Amino acid sequence: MPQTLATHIQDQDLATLLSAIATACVQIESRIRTAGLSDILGSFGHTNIQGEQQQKLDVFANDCIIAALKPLATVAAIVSEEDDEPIVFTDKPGAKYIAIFDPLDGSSNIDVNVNVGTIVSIQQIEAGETATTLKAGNKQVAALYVVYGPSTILVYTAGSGVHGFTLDPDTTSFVLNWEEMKMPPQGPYYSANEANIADFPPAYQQALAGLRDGTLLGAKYSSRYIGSLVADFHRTLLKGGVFLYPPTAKAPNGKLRLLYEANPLAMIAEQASGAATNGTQRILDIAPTEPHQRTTFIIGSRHEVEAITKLAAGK
Ligand code: AHM
Ligand code: MG
Repeated sequence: MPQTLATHIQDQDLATLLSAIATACVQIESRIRTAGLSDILGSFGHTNIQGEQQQKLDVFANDCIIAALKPLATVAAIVSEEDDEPIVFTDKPGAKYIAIFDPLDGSSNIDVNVNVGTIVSIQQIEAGETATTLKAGNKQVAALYVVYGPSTILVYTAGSGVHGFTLDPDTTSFVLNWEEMKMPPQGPYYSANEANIADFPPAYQQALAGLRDGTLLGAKYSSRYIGSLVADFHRTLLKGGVFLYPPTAKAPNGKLRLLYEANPLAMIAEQASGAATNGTQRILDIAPTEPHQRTTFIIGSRHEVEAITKLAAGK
């Protein structure tokens, strides 16, 4: 019998929670796969708190995940990229989980049939905290992402290794095909939006030049940039290398969001022997101050993240 997501997770409450999210992702996948046939491409006509145009599929994905989580007795609150404020379920005494997510990451790729994804972070309310207490990523109890691509892949960690599943479209279940994923300690690719390079701080420019000419880590790198964080991260997890979204004068904290983009991927990276920093600090140690805050981001294989962080921190 192949192992599915539901049978793989030991903790029953967490298994129920992550399975509900996976079921929502199956609905999202089905809508993405046939997007051109169902008038769901394009803009929804509303701007979210990030100042970004919401796409119809952003809204659909958000609604699917919320509908899956709302009925669960264990879910106390939801924080979504697409909702300005956290949604707190006041009618669930004893609910312990906060689900924090980007329902559809890589929105700019939706209309052109390029990979997009879903990213989820799970936190647990501890004594003395409320459903809206914001905590550092090192308090996450689980993290997962789904990449909608040629295959639809789900990768999760619940704090003991990273495991990968492929969606079987016939049974609509996620079937285990990578147990204990490990990121190579060094890899062949770097991934950054190089159109912004003139605006990167000199240390980042130096790091990229050193990857290109082989002086940073003794190998000459190739570049890959999809523009969907989940897809760029998934390649980095499997093949090794580094993804970076540096600061610029216009965006001193970069573009990516700490709570539902950087934190869950950083937990997965670390669990797979990789690393993630903001240039000076481990991502998972950053104390958040607001749900939608941004962070600069360096994530991937240990050697690249260490070398670039050293330069970025001026050491
Ligand atoms: P989104 O959540 O609105 O889709 O934005 C996040 C995306 C990431 O998937 C990707 O890494 C990044 O934005 C790309 O940004 P840029 O176009 O500036 O390179
Ligand atoms: Mg997004």
